[in-house]
Amino acid sequence: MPNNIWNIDPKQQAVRDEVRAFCKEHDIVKKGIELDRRPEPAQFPFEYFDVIAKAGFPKYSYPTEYGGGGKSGLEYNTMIEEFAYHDPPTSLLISIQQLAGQPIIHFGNDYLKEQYLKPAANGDMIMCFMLTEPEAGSDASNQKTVAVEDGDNYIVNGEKIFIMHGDVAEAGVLFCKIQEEGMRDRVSTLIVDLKQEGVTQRTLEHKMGMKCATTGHIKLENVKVPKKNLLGEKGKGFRYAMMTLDGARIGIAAQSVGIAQRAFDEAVEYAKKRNAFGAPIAKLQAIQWMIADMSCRLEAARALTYKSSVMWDNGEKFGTQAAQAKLYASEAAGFCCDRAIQVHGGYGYIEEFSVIGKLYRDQRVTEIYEGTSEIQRLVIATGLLR
Ligand code: COS
Repeated sequence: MPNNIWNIDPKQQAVRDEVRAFCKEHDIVKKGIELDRRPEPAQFPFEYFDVIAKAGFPKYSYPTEYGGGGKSGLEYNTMIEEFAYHDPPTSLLISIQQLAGQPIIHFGNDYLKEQYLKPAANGDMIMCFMLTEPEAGSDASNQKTVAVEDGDNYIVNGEKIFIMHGDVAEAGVLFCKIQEEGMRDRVSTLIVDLKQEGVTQRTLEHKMGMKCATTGHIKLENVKVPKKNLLGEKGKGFRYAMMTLDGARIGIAAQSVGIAQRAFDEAVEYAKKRNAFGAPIAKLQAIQWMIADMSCRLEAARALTYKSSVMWDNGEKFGTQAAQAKLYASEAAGFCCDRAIQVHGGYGYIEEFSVIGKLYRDQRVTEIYEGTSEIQRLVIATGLLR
């Protein structure tokens, strides 16, 4: 990452310095490529995650009273941007612990915070966010997973798919419908222990990119969840999911900014050193236009990302701005990766020669997960036309 990245707040530079030192010490760029090239079946990198967790990154913005780093949203998102620059899947390994932790931070009681947030903060418990189902992706309120009351427990049946870290997580924030009067149509949230009878976890194979942050399929068959594991109020689960995603979308925007910056830097460096027609290709207007277009989208994406982070930190309503940042930054990252490959020609397409192909594969999902680009447009329009 170049040293002249624009900061909206002086605190961001300390975050950048911290992440850069960590990435240098642990050779994260090389490690990321190694993990990407491991043969299938995909496996969660427990030892690697432990190193990152012990350094405090997954709990960066968890509250200090639960062992967290107490950092602001802007600092958290700057950290994600910097990691994504070095290796996008590493930023994802970190952000999933944030995604699963946020609903407990905001809506959980002391018991749930003690039981789940504290171990998740230390990296001793891997957690996941269990919203998506085979028939409920974009249409997230169409949950088929059901919970039925049984004494002090709920008995849960259902299926979840595309769950980041769902293949290995020890506990999950589960969205489902409690089968009782007045609640059948409303989503509720339970914290479920996944290492128990009735739970089947499977790693999804042959993912296009973001490989080391594994993705799971989870089946729940007559799984017991104590009633005390209800998060917040019954029937408010969809609201909790949406509010969590509002924040998480800024994280994907930040990840996309890191990817876009990396693609841009690689393209500039290559254009300066590659000669064609008797001079570096950076002298060619065709290349210059690509560099100019990339830089504009990169900087606009960064500005939207920091704006929504600051609004979040200031306690303002930020859902529309988070969706704007996520939509624009993920598509800007796609544009930058595409143009970076074009600048590199064959040396970009073949991963023996450059990191651009991996970057391109890692980037693609930023336009899909935590709400597709189409859903972001819907959220933005709904917010603006309300
Ligand atoms: N914050 C708080 N509450 C929200 C909210 C938000 N950002 N968005 C919606 N809600 C509330 C609404 O106020 C409404 O509340 P009431 O039932 O009390 O009236 C409820 O949630 C339903 O809202 P709405 O009618 O807008 O929901 P829809 O079913 O039409 O769905 C979309 C809205 C499509 C925007 C939503 O389903 C969505 O974001 N889907 C994508 C999900 C996603 O990102 N999945 C990625 C995988 S998760 S890692």
